[in-house]
This record gives sequence, structure tokens and C-alpha cells, in this order.
Amino acid sequence: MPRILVTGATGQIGSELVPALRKRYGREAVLALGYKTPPPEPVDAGPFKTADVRDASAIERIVRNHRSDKIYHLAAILSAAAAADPKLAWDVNMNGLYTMLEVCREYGCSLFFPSSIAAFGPGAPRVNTPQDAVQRPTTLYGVSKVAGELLCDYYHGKFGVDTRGLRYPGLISHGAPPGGGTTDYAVEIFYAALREKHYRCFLKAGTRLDMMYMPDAVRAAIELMEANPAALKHRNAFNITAMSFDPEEIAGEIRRHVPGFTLSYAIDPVRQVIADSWPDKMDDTAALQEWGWRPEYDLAAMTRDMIEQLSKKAVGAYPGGGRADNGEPA
Ligand code: NAD
Ligand code: AKB
Repeated sequence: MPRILVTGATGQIGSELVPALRKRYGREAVLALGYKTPPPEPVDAGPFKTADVRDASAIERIVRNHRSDKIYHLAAILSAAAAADPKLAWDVNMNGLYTMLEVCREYGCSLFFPSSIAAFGPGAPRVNTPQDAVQRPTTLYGVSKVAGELLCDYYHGKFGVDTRGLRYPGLISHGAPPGGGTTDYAVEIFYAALREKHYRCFLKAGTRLDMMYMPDAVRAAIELMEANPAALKHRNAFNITAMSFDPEEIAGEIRRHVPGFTLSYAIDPVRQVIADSWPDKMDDTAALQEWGWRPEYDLAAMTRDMIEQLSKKAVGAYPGGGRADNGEPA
């Protein structure tokens, strides 16, 4: 059985990946590493520690004591938060990854690194963005993702570290709120629909983006880390996708469940520019061919499940909206 460390464990992905890994490999095998926020209930139901991923000696001690052999490194600063504080984003995204790669080299751990649609920018085809396309992102977040993909390739080629990664699209979930991204609107819209039957969208009409429901995202990470390494050619940056929509299309799908739901716009120029530089939909053929990737949720299935899950929770105020657990004041 692997012994697994998950950084960024209280975030949008980590809070769902940790329980999934514990279900698969056992509670004690998975150490959840948070930063400052107290862990939500499911993350807390097992080993939990806090540390700054830039603190190499703390990370080394944690990996040694836990005897970790596999690390899912999720801690990062996302696109909109990175635009607000590029210095912090570069520091956490690059030095945090460097710390994890060094500890993997020293202790023989494998590493999962999530990249993003943000690794693409102008010059890459927006529709069916190829696996191997021009990567000239215009955001600090995207630059850190491209550099991260390359650094992971380097550690694999130079030191034989088993690094693997995915380029995630925007992720939609009903657990922990998103942590300061551009695709966050596709989560906020559900809370607003159920609470107020109205949503003011910060991206303009017609902004089409690549998206995925969290159960697919969690399964993809686990499947990639379990895949036969001999079959992997694109180790560190597999395009994966599940659906592509713009604000009107997701609103229309929500309206099937919430009659009378309306949409208006209050554009955030910073996030609009970021969204305009990202793919509409990536081509994920390489992931299908090399490790059998297939999404299970399309827009209709995701919307149905989101509404069902959030309705069970008797949705209160949207829990996101500037959530900050990155060492800076909220
Ligand atoms: P999130 O913002 O919800 O969680 C990130 C976590 O990192 C937070 O809980 C925060 O506490 C932690 N963190 C920040 N600075 C830290 C530090 N110095 N030391 C330790 N921990 C620190 O992010 P997420 O949505 O769960 O994303 C996880 C990873 O997946 C990131 O690398 C992100 O770029 C990538 N990704 C996410 C999405 C998405 O839509 N959620 C899409 C593409 C890629
Ligand atoms: C963001 O919007 O920053 C993230 C991402 C697509 O990487 N959700």
C-alpha cells in the first residue's frame, strides 16, 4: 500500500481527494497537509498536519516521519489571486514545487503536480487545443504552471523521479469553495441560483471555457498515479477535459432545475482578460491513449448532481468570495 502526502489538503481539490485516497488506501496511509485553515470534517478524519510548502526542513521532516512514498502536491496560488499578488504566487507555486521535487528525489517519492488550462495562452488553438501546442501564457499563474510542467520533466529526466501531472480545466464542486480562480463563477452560480434565483456573472456573455466536475478530477489524479509508467509519454501535463460551456449555457441547464433563474453581468476586467486567454476546450486524446482517461460527467449530469447535493445541504451564503489561506490577509 502506498503512503501518501497531500499538500493543499483543505483546498477545493484536496478536501475531496483526501477522503477518496483514504477510502482506497486506508485512513492512516494518507497524511493531509494544510496550511492555516482548520481542516473540514472529512479531511480531519485521519492524519493531519500543517506546514508551509516553502519550508524545506518542515516538509523533509514530515515526509521522513510519515514514510511517504507518493505526494499529491496541490498547494498553490490560483489565477485571480496570483494576479493580485504575483510575487507571492511565484514564491509559493515555484518554491513550493521545488521543495517537493527535492524531497521526492531524496526519499524516492513519486509526485503528482496539477497544471491547468492556464498553461496555454495566445498562439495556442482555443478549440481542441492540442496536447503539444505553443505555450505562451500571459498570466503569472500560467507562467508558473508551464515552468512547473518543465521542472517536473527535468526531475524525471535528470534524477528519475516519477513525476506525473494533469492540465485541469476549471473544476466545479459542492465541497470546499474554489480558492481565487477565474473559473470560480461556475461554482458561485449554483449557490446564487438556489439562494436567490439570480446570479451576477463576473465573466461576460459568450466566454466559453473548459470545465470538469470534481469526481472526474479526483478519479483522473488517482488513475494517472496508478497508470503503467511504461505507457506514459506525456508524463507531466496531460490535457484532460469533460465539458465546455459559456455562462448562458450553464444558466440554461440550471434553469431546468430552478425555474425562473436569471443571469446578469458585472464584468471583472482582470478575470475577463485571463479567461479570454485560455482554451475553450483542450484535446485530451493523449490521456485517453496513454492511460485510458474518460470523463463521466457532462454539463447535464454535473448540473443535476450539483443541484441535488447543494439542495441536501440547504445552501446558505456562498462560502467562497475571497477565501484566502495563502499566508496573506483575506
Ligand atoms: P485551492 O486554492 O482551493 O487550495 C490550495 C491550497 O493551498 C489552499 O488550501 C491553501 O491553504 C494552500 N496553500 C497556499 N499557500 C500555501 C503554502 N505556502 N504552504 C502550504 N499550503 C499553502 O486550490 P485547488 O483548487 O484545490 O487547486 C489545487 C491545485 O490544482 C493547484 O495547483 C491549482 O493550480 C490546480 N488546479 C486547480 C483547478 C481548479 O479549478 N480548482 C484547475 C486547474 C488546476
Ligand atoms: C483558475 O481559474 O485559476 C483555476 C484554473 C483553471 O487553473 N480554476
